Amino acid sequence: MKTALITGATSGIGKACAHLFAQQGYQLVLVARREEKLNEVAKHLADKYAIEVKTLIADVRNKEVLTTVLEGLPAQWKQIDVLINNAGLSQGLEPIDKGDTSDWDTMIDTNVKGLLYVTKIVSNWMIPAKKGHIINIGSIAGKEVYPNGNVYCATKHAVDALNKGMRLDLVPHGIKVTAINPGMVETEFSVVRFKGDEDKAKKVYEGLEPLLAQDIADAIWFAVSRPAHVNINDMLIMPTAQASATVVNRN
Ligand code: NDP
Ligand code: 8X3
Repeated sequence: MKTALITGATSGIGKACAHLFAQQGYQLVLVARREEKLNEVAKHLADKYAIEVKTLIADVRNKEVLTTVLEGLPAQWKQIDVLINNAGLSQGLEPIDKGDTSDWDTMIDTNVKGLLYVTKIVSNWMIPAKKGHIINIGSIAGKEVYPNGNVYCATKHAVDALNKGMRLDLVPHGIKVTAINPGMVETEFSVVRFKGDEDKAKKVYEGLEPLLAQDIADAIWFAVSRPAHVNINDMLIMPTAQASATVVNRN
């Protein structure tokens, strides 16, 4: 049986991936901070698909806790076939002179440093197996910069660079590395960005049909299900109504 480790599995893209991989018969290691929600997802999937699910309650920013919970997994759970580096967020949408520096810390620590901490540990499990697949969730914000996106865009540009760097470093070990870069996906992302302001979050998707988390999970599954000799380096996936980070057709 294959195993996938998914960070940020309580919501949105991570949760959709957990469903899809469970449906494909994978056993799952799910990581997130919200214990109740994570346990709910895990129980539902274990019951529905008769798979085994391990939940790890951890903040990817906290290197010590993260290392303890990951390294505490039993040996058979460290045979990870697919790592989905998905946990991430945006906080605020302000010009650089007005941005909140603690929001910047949160984004950099989660989207960049958290992804690195998880990758270092899990790649060291994959190397002896001489196989594995790391999926990094980037963004259109890692390909373009938009007004007031400054630090969030910088973190996703960093993910873009790290995706390329990981591929170079891990190619001798037979490990695949893929970036999946979505445009607008309606998840909890905008509610989190606007710190719980649901009305402001809704406006982001008004008058257009955004992507669904399931659309991104499907793209990830496409990359993961290619034959052993094929690696998808990078995918940029947008709603039909979104031509670039800033050009959106609203009706
Ligand atoms: P959601 O807010 O719906 O999900 C984010 C997930 O990340 C949650 O499960 C959350 O879990 C987890 N998470 C956040 N911070 C941490 C942390 N410090 N430690 C552990 N887990 C954490 O958003 P999306 O599903 O949309 O976002 C998933 C990824 O997709 C992110 O990297 C985002 O940047 C990226 N993305 C999103 C786009 C969009 O338009 N929605 C477009 C492009 C990229 P919990 O709170 O329980 O810890
Ligand atoms: C999330 C998409 O356009 O809000 O990465 O940056 S966007």
